[in-house]
Amino acid sequence: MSTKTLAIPPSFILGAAASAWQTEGWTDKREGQDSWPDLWYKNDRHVWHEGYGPAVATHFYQRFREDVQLMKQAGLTHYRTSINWSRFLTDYENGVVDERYAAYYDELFDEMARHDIEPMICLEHYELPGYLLETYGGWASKKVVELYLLYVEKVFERFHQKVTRWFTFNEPIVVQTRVYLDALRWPYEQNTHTWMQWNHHKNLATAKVVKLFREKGYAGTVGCILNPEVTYPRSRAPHDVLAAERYDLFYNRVFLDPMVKGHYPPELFSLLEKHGVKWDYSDEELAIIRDNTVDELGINLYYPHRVKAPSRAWHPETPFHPAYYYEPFDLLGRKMNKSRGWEILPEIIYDMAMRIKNDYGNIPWFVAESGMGIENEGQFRNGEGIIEDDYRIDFIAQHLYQTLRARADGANCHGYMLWAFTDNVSPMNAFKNRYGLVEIDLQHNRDRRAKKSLSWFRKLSDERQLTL
Ligand code: BGP
Repeated sequence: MSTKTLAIPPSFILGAAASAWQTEGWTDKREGQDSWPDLWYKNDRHVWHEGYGPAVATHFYQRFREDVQLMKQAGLTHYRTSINWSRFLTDYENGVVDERYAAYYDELFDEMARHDIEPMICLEHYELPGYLLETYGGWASKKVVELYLLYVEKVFERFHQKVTRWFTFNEPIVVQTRVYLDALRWPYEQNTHTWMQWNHHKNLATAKVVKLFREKGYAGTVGCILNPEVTYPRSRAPHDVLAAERYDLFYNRVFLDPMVKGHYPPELFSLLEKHGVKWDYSDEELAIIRDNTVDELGINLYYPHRVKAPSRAWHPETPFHPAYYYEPFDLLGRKMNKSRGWEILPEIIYDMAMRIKNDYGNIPWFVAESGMGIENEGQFRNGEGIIEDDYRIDFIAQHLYQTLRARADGANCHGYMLWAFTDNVSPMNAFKNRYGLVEIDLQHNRDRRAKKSLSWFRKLSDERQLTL
């Protein structure tokens, strides 16, 4: 068998990601500080797994020093997480900072600096305060854009000297799509108007944060972490090809275009208009979006979306149809991660890289999440108690290879981040699928145990070369 070796450029990020809500749990959480996924869990039992819900996370809040040591041990150059909006403020209307919570971040950033690990911080990773959802209908309201800016202003004031890489959102499309577009999550209210209003307000909020950051003259950059889906039509039949284009418009371009090009795709506007989907936007807001595009993008990539039209008789002017892709992928006989139900196709990274290069020019970007969640990993434990996750090592190696290949072919891609650093709680299914380089033992006091992949990653980072 022939081996391939690729050099990893010196400044290329080799990092891992997580989020505040998914690691901190409910330790020290005050009454009324619920965020959006807490509400999902409170209202919907089916996201719980084996009795675990949102209260139980990794205890990162108390154990971050131990985790920073482990980050060093793994050879991470960067660590991405978020600040939990619902916990950073005790009064969302007046921007009153929770000093205890803010002090924890001060200590975390100091600890990371001591270990030479750079923080990359999301200002929202599904952490919309429940209060703002209940009081204003969440991102449907312009008031929430205003209150988000107030929150961000407080975060920047507090941490601008310790953090220089900021991101307005992680996957801004996900929550409203699961609730209002395909209506798969509580409160299951299909409403395309509300869906588009949320999208617009998150695009507007991003532009306003970019503007604020530049006006204040802070050092650093503001980007956004998006999850554009790599779409392939299921067949060459024209209705499937068109369905894939529609999917791309509704899932990808609705954020990519305004954030990078400064305007919405005209096709999206006219399709929505034809179907009477109106949302509240002004010329002034569109001008703010036009003038304040992001500095960089993080791109989360997990699996390909093989899109099909719901039926041959499907009307091509239909703006959206939830049946575009909800079909078992394994019927296609492809390589699958059966735990998560996702197809494994490392080439999605290369294909997305070329798409960005061709359609979005020279915007700097990095793979912000790539990873493999597996259920019951305990079955892979060796005699010494270490999980031998060779499947994960192979997954990372193949995906990193495609990233480096794309870079060699001209993609302006400057890093690869793994989801996730430690196992953590998912907004979708609690602790079911484990993603970490580090195991969190829920039966034993959430003890940390490095998996085999951690030492592999360390070697990769030390040698700065990938061997396949
Ligand atoms: C991404 C999210 C992460 C994480 C990951 C794994 O979409 O940004 O927060 O949860 O998916 O997915 P899941 O938890 O659904 O298995």
